Amino acid sequence: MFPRKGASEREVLEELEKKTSQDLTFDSGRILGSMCTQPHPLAIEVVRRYIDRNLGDPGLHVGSRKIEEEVIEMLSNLLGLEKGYGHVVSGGTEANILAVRAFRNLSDVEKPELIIPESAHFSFLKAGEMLGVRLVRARLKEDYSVDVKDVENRISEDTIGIVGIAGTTGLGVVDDIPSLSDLALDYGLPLHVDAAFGGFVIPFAKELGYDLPDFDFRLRGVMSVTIDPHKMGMVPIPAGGIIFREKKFLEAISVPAPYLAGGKVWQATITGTRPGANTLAVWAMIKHLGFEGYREIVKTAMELSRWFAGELKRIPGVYLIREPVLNIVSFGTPNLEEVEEKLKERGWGISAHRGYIRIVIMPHVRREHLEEFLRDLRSALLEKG
Ligand code: 0PR
Repeated sequence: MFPRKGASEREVLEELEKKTSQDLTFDSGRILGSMCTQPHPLAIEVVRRYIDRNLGDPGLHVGSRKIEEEVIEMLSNLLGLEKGYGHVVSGGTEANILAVRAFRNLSDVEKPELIIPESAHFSFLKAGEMLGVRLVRARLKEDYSVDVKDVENRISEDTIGIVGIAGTTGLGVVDDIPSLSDLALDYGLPLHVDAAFGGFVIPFAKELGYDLPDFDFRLRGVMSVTIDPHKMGMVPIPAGGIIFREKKFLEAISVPAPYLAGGKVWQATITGTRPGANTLAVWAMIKHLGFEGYREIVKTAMELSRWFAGELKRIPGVYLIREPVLNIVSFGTPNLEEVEEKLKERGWGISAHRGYIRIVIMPHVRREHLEEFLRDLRSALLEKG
């Protein structure tokens, strides 16, 4: 009911506190199945200070608009490109939709088709449905990366582009993007890389010596990359990222917004009014942590993932779906559904995929949380007996 009379600030806050007490929080260490994390204190402070900035009207917030350009430049550099074109958006979903939209608008086929791996995130379902693009799914190989031969077999006259994934949602697998890039170049098709999760992991993990393929603009076939600061970038939600190699992709999805404060401006994002504060927080985090700061965060997460995977393997009946590639560890157990239920009853925020439990070792996850989880997992399995 819409209240007739207002309540005091204190009453409102108290009621919210009560209602949200059911929520799991990241700082409790109980959330093990999410790609989000406790935002960095600096990022929270930046959002608090600049909460009123609207990048939908950049003529009003000229400084913030320039900061978004700097963010796009820094993200492009991280991804091996001197100058890229893009935006900080609401998340990986919007970023993926924008990429598909650009590919579709630049193609001239009547019945557009997009080739995606079977492991693709469901945001592509939304993109396909909204944009009238038929999704063609390519098979996975035994290691759960996309089968590049199968991708090739599915290319038709109606294909508008190919998608590869650098850090799949369920298993954190990195597709063979170099081969996909070669294929895309051979057929004159654009390749989009969904690095929503892996974008803030792979560059750092590579420098740490992990054996991972190139996945970004260093490969000439890659025309766009999704990279989300609100996942491993430690920025508050919403902060996704889309970067295009060339300006034409952005232009292909821009519409005129003629009456805004900046005169006639062009908007490529799906959202009109959009938070500047989060973009400023992305800028602040990159400046504050730098490459080395992120590398240390990734180092801890990767090492913890390998330790955790080793511990899981020591529990009878528990098996890994595959060895972890990034900081995601997915495993199966006997009577999986019951075990999942028991773990949730014990207060664990886990993500139950079809056929396995996914643990994402985000920055808020510490070894003691995982030790406690392993104890609960063991006892849940014993109870089953
Ligand atoms: N691409 C990939 C590879 C993803 O894993 C995701 C989200 C997206 C795109 C879409 O990103 P947005 O959700 O930012 O639009 N993957 C997460 C997942 O499904 C989303 C998520 C995050 C789910 C936190 C739960 C959660 O607690 O796991």
